[in-house]
Amino acid sequence: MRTGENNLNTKSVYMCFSTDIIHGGHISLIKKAMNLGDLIIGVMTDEAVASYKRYPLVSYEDRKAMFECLEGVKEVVPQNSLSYRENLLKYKPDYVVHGDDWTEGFQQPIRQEVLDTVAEYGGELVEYPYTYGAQYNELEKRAREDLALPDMRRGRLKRAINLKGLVTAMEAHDGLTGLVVEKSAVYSNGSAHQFDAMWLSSLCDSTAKGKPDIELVDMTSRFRTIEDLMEVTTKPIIFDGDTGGRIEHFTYTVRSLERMGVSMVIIEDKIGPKKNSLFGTEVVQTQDDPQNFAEKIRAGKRAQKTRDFMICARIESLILEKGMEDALSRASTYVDAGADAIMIHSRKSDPTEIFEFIDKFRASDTTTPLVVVPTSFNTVTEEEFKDRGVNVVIYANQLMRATVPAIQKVADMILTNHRAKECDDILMPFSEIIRMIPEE
Ligand code: SPV
Ligand code: MG
Repeated sequence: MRTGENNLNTKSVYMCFSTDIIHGGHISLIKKAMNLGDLIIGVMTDEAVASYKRYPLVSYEDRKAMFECLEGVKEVVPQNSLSYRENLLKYKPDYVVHGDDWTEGFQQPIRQEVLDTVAEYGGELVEYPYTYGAQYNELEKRAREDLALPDMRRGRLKRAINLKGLVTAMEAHDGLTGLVVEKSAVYSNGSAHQFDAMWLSSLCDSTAKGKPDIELVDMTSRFRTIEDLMEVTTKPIIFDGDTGGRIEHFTYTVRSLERMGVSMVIIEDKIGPKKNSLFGTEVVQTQDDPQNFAEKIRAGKRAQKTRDFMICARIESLILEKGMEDALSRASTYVDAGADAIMIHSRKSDPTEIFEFIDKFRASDTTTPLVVVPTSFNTVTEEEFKDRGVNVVIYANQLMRATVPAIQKVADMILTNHRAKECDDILMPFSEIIRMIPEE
């Protein structure tokens, strides 16, 4: 640790911030950094912040302006990722200043990379004690509460699509799965990966209630699940609206979803007793007339009150083996009717037909967001989908499918052994589970 250096103004200093709010802890570090030389502040871009923490409350431009206002700051520059390396090699600061709170936890590899990078060109990492953890956590808690509010949450899906190009959504069907989707993060090589949104699947919402996926679970019950998710999470919600029901009912559904803070509803162009798409042509399923379905989209868009809510039209032509031309012509009819996004579905494990649709659709429409649900064609990576022009990848049922074999195994073990001891090793202690549950 270094303290008290003054008059070293020929030296340069680098710090990086992701924060939306400047508090006393930041100011004290900034002052110490300024004592070491000319201070360049890196402000993490929105994408970088969203990737490891949460969606920023204040945009990159506003956060940049906030630091530019601080007297004595020489320059404010973007930092494009959690990693400092790019900026350190660009600016070669004599000192990098950070609180000593990153010697443990997920930031450890970032710190190590800083040490390795400054060593390459003869710089130095200077760490000062950081004692504002509790205050920061309190501010962070408040920020998350704000992000959970309907008006703050609703538009975030559209913004994330614009920001990242491709967003991912993971299925959640109750508060607990919502918490898993909210909190799961994988850190590797100085970057972080999280799900951007939640998918409220009709299949999993029904399955969780032991019911078939045939629009039997009514909207009141589906809305109850939304409320459960809303209460404990902050990420945007994509709602599986099945067929959307009758046009007269769909308009009410749109308003209710908007009011709750849902970001997007996906409705599929089927009618009658809807069956899950994964059954394909093994069961009787009827596709809606494209003009009727277009009218449903128009009615939904007319009913919509807010600017940010999205209605996505899901095309079942490939599932029902109606051909590529039918799928493409429906896509353009639905976009013309006002659909904010198109979902194309397939139950083939070979992604060829999905790729063909994407390529042909993108040849004439470069802007409407495209959504895929790669349950069957699950070999394709998010990166490849993004390169091909997909904007939303939904993991529609994997958490539910992980749960069933796990609980079945435990049930069988207890029945076999007439006691619970044998299964204890594969069970998570409740003390760990309750750590996930938010408390006031
Ligand atoms: C769902 O998750 O309910 C869906 C996606 O609609 S699929 O099951 O693939 O049809
Ligand atoms: Mg469904």
